[in-house]
Amino acid sequence: MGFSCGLVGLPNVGKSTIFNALTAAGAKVENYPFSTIDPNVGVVPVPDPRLDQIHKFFSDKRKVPTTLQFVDIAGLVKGASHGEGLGNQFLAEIRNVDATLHIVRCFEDPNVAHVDGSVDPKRDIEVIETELLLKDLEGIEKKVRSLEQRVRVGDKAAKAEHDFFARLQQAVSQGQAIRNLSIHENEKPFLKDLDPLTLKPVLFVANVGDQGENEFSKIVHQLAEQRQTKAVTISGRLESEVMETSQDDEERHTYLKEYGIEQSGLEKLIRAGYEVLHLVTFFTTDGPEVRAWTVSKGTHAPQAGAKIHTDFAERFVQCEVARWDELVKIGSLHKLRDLGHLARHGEKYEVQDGDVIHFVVA
Ligand SMILES: Nc1nc2c(ncn2[C@@H]2O[C@H](COP(=O)(O)OP(=O)(O)O)[C@@H](O)[C@H]2O)c(=O)[nH]1
Ligand SMILES: [Mg+2]
Repeated sequence: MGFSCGLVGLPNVGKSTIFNALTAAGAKVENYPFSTIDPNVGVVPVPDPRLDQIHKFFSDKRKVPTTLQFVDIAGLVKGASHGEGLGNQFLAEIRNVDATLHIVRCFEDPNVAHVDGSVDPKRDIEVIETELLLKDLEGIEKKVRSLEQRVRVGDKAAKAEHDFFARLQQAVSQGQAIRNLSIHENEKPFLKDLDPLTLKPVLFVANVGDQGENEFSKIVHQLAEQRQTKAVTISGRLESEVMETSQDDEERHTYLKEYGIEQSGLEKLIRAGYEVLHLVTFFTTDGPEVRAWTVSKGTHAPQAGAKIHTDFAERFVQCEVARWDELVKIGSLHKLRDLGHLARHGEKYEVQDGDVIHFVVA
């Protein structure tokens, strides 16, 4: 499965509208706070000119772009961490995504109710952040209690973990997201079964009306910067309408240009998303396909292989790696191998953006 991004935000901020714009999937859009009962999942191809260039040498093979999966997550409201609204369902859905797109309402429209009565990006962002922090805190407190117990009965192994979670508890209760804390390599395994929500990378999306950037969206960009991430501005409704009425990509761009929009929301998101979410793309040319894949930066070769075939991680022997631009220069992996230009790596190899990888499995 591809990398998945969950759209989160208060009701009526335009999550489903933007989801539509992104996936053109036609999810149900209604002016009603709890309308998104089922998660809508949409898969979109990620355009990549490097894949096009590689494919030129393998024109008998199918070209398969990498994909991003978007999940339109059920409305999050104040109190969701305690099960208010669709709180529990929301939490189950957000656990499964790799990253969050935090949609913020930046358009004024008397016909579209706002849960808190007015447009206020800072307040809205803080409501969502607080719910996620509270949920994480609940899990952390449980951990601290059980670790305290173990430390008390003399379990020496529990000491480091206890101290780690005590430190986390302090930071999270002061409103700090876990993704922004410095966590030592040795401590990372402690977080594995907790799988905290505020550890997931976040990218903000300012949903502006048809006019484009405004005073509210500027605030969203500032708040994103303060949080060491980015924001993109999308005219949600306009783009979803364009998606529905245009036949192809070219027509889409022509329409958007008429409104002064040079890059579609999807293009902006992909560009900012790969950077902020620390994603890398690698390529494979084995079998009947030339294909692009998305993994997080720092992913080791066997886990990258597991994207292709689940048992590749267990059967991993080694991998042969070329840079995409070298492959395009020379034309085949065989030639690169003969020239001694293919690097061989073991299971500790971290996949780099632009790698062309041949997995050798047992
Ligand atoms: N005026 C205006 N209305 C919008 C915009 N984006 C979404 N809406 C409207 O806001 C309402 C709620 O949008 P929806 O996408 O269902 O919000 P969700 O609850 O966050 O999924 C719908 O009536 C949309 O048509 C926008 O950019 N401008
Ligand atoms: Mg919705």
